[in-house]
Order: sequence, then C-alpha cells, then structure tokens
Amino acid sequence: MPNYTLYYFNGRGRAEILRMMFAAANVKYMDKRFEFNEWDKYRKDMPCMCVPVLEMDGGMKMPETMAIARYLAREHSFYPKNNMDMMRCDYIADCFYEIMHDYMRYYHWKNGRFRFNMSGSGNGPSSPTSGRGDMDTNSDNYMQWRYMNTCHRVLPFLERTLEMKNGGKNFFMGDQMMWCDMMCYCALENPFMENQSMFSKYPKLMALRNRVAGHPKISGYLKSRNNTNW
Ligand SMILES: N[C@@H](CCC(=O)N[C@@H](CS)C(=O)NCC(=O)O)C(=O)O
Repeated sequence: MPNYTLYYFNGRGRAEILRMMFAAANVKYMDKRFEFNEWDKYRKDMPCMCVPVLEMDGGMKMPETMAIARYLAREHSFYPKNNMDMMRCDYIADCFYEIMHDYMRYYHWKNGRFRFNMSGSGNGPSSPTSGRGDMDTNSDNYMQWRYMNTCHRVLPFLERTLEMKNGGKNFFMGDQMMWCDMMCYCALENPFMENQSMFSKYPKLMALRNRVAGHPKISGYLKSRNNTNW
C-alpha cells in the first residue's frame, strides 16, 4: 500500500469524504492541513491549484475529489461489483457532490474567500481574503439560491432512490456501506447543521446518515476527528 498524504485546508469540506474512507478502511495517511493564510505557499505545488490532493509515496499528486474518492472506493471495497450497481453508486455520489460543490461555493462566497478577481488580471481563483470586502450581494444571493435549488432538485430524488432498495432500511446499495453512503453523510453535514427543518422531508436520508455515523469504524473516527466549522 502506498504512503498517502492528503492535502486540504483545515476544514472538513471536500476532503472529509476521503478522510472518512481512510477511516472506514483503517488506512493510515498523513492528513496535511493548512490555514487559508498559508494557501499561497501550497497552491503552486497543487495540480489545478486546488485541493483536495492525494500524494502517493511522496511523488505523484492526484487532484479532484471524486477521482480520488473513486480510487479509494475501488482500492478498499466501497464500490459494488457489477457495472450497473457501480453506475447507481456513482450517480448517487455525484448527486451528493453537486450539493457539496454548491454549498462550498456558497459558504466560501458568504465568508469572502476564494472569489474570482473579476476586475483585474484574474481568470483564476483569487488569493484568500478574510472579509466580505467588495461582496456583490447579487452574487451572494445567487450562490445561496443555487445551493438551495440544487438541494430541492436532488434530495427528493435521492430519498426516492434510497427507498427503492429494501424500503430504504439499509444502505443505498444494500446491507454494505459503500462510498455513496459516506457521501450522504459528508455532503449534508453543514447543510443539516444550518437548517435542520429543511431535512425533515427526507427521513430516510437522515436515518441513513445515522447508520453511517454508527458504523464501527466511522463512529470512532467521528469522535476523534478535529472539530471545525466547515
Ligand atoms: N474540481 C475540484 C474543485 C476543488 C476546489 O474548488 N477546491 C477549493 C477548496 S474547497 C480550492 O482548492 N480552492 C482554492 C482556490 O480557490 O484558490 C474538486 O472537485 O476537487
């Protein structure tokens, strides 16, 4: 097994699904976290200038959350075996990732971080900033609208999809926890903390999150992990 280093900010964010999979698979890795004000130091060494990034044996660096998640799922048996089931698992995970992606953009926008520099040379993400500064309230509203719209579009489908398998009493793919179940836990973590009432319409997804949290490996991880706001 390679020596893994996972690079990400000191937050759960997009990296948490990967940390959770490492925990569920009982795989040791270096959890390299940094603060926003350190980002300039790391950014140029990251493919695509984004994180999360998974480094293997101190050499190759792999970008893209979902590519890394799929790799870990294949390595550690969090993928179902046949092609149709893989596809089901993939689209469920991708649906959750849509929510996570829009939530992350909304969250960082709200907090004045990682805004594109519309006025200057920037055609890439800006350096971290700490305040709301020149926040454009229309964009602020758009980010929130987009995130909420994605939730309203995707969550009813996921609730139905879960119910289709054994009435939604187990995991998405049956009695084994797969990576799409862990995505359900991670993608909804902040959204649920911020607005619990919105999730009362999705009791099966909420029960699934509890099942994931109760998984022997995950429950230990959740107790011992760093507590961060996002
Ligand atoms: N497509 C990438 C997007 C990754 C991404 O946007 N990461 C953010 C943090 S959540 C980032 O690295 N931002 C740095 C910047 O904008 O300068 C993925 O899915 O992993």
